Amino acid sequence: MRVYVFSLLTTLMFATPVLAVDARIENAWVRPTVPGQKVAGAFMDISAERDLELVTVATPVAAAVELHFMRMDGERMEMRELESIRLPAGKTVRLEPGGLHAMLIGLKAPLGGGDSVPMTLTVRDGAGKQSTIEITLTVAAPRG
Ligand SMILES: [Cu+2]
Repeated sequence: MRVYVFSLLTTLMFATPVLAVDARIENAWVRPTVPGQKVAGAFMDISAERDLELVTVATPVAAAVELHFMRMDGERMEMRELESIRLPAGKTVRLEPGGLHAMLIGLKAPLGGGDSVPMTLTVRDGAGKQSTIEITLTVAAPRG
């Protein structure tokens, strides 16, 4: 048991550098939902140190996650699904209400304020090599 705990800790310590993929995630949050609501937007700031592309997002709390882009076209809200989101080196890409976001689809339970949502981001570099980033989002109402 002791050996197991030690090896788990070692794994965690080596796994911690999200820096392995040269991307930092900040301000990660998900909107709270009301009972019966099956979708929710997830938002965060992603800063990549080298050119990466966000290709997949997954969370155990939803059946699927899609990458979406939203904008207002006059009075009409337009939302479309993206295959990936480019993360240019040295820039902060904001996933925020009214713009880019990750859409949780098929929520298994309502998300209440203060809940934590684990999420796995898969990024790909220019050579096609993929890495994953594990993050935790807080369920919170939009700020401001
Ligand atoms: Cu959406």
